[in-house]
Parts: sequence; C-alpha cells; structure tokens
Amino acid sequence: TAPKQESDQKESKKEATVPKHGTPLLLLYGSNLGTAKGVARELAEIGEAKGFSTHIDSLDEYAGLMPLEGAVIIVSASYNGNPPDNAHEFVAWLDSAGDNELQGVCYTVFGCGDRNWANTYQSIPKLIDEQMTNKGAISIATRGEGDASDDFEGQYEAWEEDLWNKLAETFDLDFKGGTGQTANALTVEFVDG
Ligand code: FMN
Repeated sequence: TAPKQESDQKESKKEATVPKHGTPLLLLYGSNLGTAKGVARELAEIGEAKGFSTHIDSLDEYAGLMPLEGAVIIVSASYNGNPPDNAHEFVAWLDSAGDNELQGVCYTVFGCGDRNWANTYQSIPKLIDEQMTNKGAISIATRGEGDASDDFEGQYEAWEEDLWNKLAETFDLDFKGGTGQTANALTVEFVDG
C-alpha cells in the first residue's frame, strides 16, 4: 500500500547511515517458486543495512565457487527430496567435492520446507549442510527450518536473529546483541548513540 511504501523509503534513508565494514556476505538460493529467493533477498537487504557487501545469486551459479572471505548463506527449498531447478548443479558438485575442498568457507543454511512432505522434509537444506561440513566448511550458525504448514515467519525470525549475532561474533562486528530488532531498529541505535 502507499503508506507502507512511504515509510519503507524513510527507513532505507536511515539504513544508509550504518557504517560500512564491507565484510562479504554471499546469499545463494535454490528456489522454484520464489520463497527461498525472497528470503535470500531480504537477508541481502538487511545485510547491506548492517554494513556487509552483499551479493545474491542462485546456487548453481556458484557450483565450485565457494568464497574464502566473509560468509555464504544458503537458502533452499526441496522438491520431493530433490533440489530446486537452480540448485541441481550445486548439489552434484558438492557431492563430488573432495574431503577438504571447502576448507576456509564460512556458511550457514536456512531451509524453506513443508512438513506435508514428511519423508523428505527439509531434505536438501539438510543435505547441503551435512555435505558442506563434511567437505571442510565451517558452520557459523545452526541450520534453520521454516515450515510452510507451521509458523514459517516465526521460525525464520528466530533463526535470523541468531544469524546476525553469530555473524557479529564470527567477524567481530559492532551490531552484536540484537534482540530480534529489525535492521531499521538497529540503525536508529547507531544514529542516536
Ligand atoms: N518441502 C520439503 O521440505 N520437502 C519436500 O520434499 C518437498 N517437496 C515438495 C514438492 C512439491 C511438488 C511442492 C509444490 C512443494 C514441496 N515442498 C517440499 C515444499 C517446498 O519446498 C516449500 O513450499 C518451499 O517454500 C518452496 O520454496 P520456493 O518457493 O523457493 O520454491
């Protein structure tokens, strides 16, 4: 609606005042219908507001290209236990990667799933998380699960709060200790204090 757009614009002006530390934050999604992509986009926006240098792309675009600087956040759905269309190549590459191939990579995973697919609930996010660790990457925050048939928003928000805290700890950044505040609320703290 129009009023919401107006307030969003005001908020984004405030966000621009957050000091830029420039830590690279790569958001990768596996998404057919846009849910996981939307989550990745939101995280990229908030990450920018928190001073990260963000980049967003599909998982397949980064098969074999894991960054050694900053962190990579993977957001993926599953389809009958299989990867989304733009994550097949990534999952195949990860399967075939050598034992220490991902050494030095910092990552975490959020899964968009639906428990109605009981036997394969969150199967791809789980697989990616396990394989990343197996291949030497470091998990900087616990994998999150959003269930479309439960309180997806609530589950996502709880995971997200932990994520920013863990990123702040890992990279020794200033916005540590958030208590579920949005990026905008944190921005107000920076501006005033
Ligand atoms: N969710 C799971 O956790 N495991 C599954 O195996 C699974 N299979 C699905 C199969 C179909 C045909 C559909 C429509 C959904 C399935 N889901 C499953 C739920 C989707 O992963 C979930 O809705 C997700 O948010 C979709 O993300 P996307 O919009 O980014 O594609």
